[in-house]
This record gives sequence, C-alpha cells and structure tokens, in this order.
Amino acid sequence: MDLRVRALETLLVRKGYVDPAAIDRLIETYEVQVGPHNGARVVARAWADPAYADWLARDATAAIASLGYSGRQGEHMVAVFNTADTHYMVVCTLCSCYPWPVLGLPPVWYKSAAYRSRAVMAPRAVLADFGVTLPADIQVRVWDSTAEVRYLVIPQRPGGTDGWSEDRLASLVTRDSMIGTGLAQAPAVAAP
Ligand SMILES: [Co+2]
Repeated sequence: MDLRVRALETLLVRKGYVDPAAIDRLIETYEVQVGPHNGARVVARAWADPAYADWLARDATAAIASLGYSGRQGEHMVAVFNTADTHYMVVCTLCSCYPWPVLGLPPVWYKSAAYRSRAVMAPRAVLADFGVTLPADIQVRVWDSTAEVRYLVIPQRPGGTDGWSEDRLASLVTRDSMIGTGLAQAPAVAAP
C-alpha cells in the first residue's frame, strides 16, 4: 500500500495535478488544528450552558460555527443528545462520512466494512467491543449519515463535575464518546 501511494503521488506531482506543499498544509491542518478537541469544546459548552445546548439542539450548524468550527463535511450538522433513556451511535453505512470540523479525520475502524454493517445490525455488540455495556433498558439508536448530514453525539455529562470550567469538562470528552462508541470519562479516570 505504501509503495502504491508513493507511486501515485509521484505521478500526480510529476504531471502537475497536485502541489506537494498544498497537500502538506492539508495534512497539517487535520493533524494539528482540526480534531476531536474541537468537538470536545462544543460538548463542554453544551454541558455548561443550557442556552447553548438548546441552540445546538435546534441549529447545530450555527451553534458549532459560533465556536469557529465550520467548513467541509460540517455544512449540515445535527447534534444528538444522549439521555438516561437513549444512547446514540453514528455510522456511515455507505462509506465514511464524518464531521471533519469537530472530529477531524475518521479513525480507520469507522471506515471498516465490519463497523459499517455491525453498527446497524448489532449495535450493542459493537459497543461491547469498545468496552461499553449499557443497561438493557437504555435504548440504542443508530444514526446513518446521509450525503449531507453529519451527526455529533453529545454524551451525557459525568457526575461529580458540578462547577467545573469548560476546559476541565472538555478534558472528559473523548472522540469515541462523540461518535457514540464510548462514554465521556468519569472525573476519577481523567484526573492526573
Ligand atoms: Co459516507
């Protein structure tokens, strides 16, 4: 695979179809600037500010853009809020659609055929693979990304975090908890 990618890159560069500096900038953008830390800020704000959570529920695209996160693969955002009764999971059964501005690029498993099919057929088994066991009375609902809509799961706020700053709250928000294959970390786990 490595050789094939390098051969392809050499050809594209030689023919002048791509600019290596532009590619480097793209990669750096998604390695450094854009990533799950953005989504974590959105979740932390929603936990800390009920008015923001309300806005996020009504118009996630605008509420997320207000924090500076917008652009490709984030043009039509929908936030789904986990509750005591319902746990949400996100998948793209067709390919790998993913909310880049808030989560960065998708992990390899998100794009795998196994996740894409099993998330729909056996979501609880998938959750178990991720080490998440939910009580039987919690409903698991799976959202399938469309050509346009990108979902962000807002995990439940862990207990024992009353009065925490948004920075501290954000440290509890994992990437997987915003896909729905994980939960937000408990304070004790996140403590140094
Ligand atoms: Co897709």
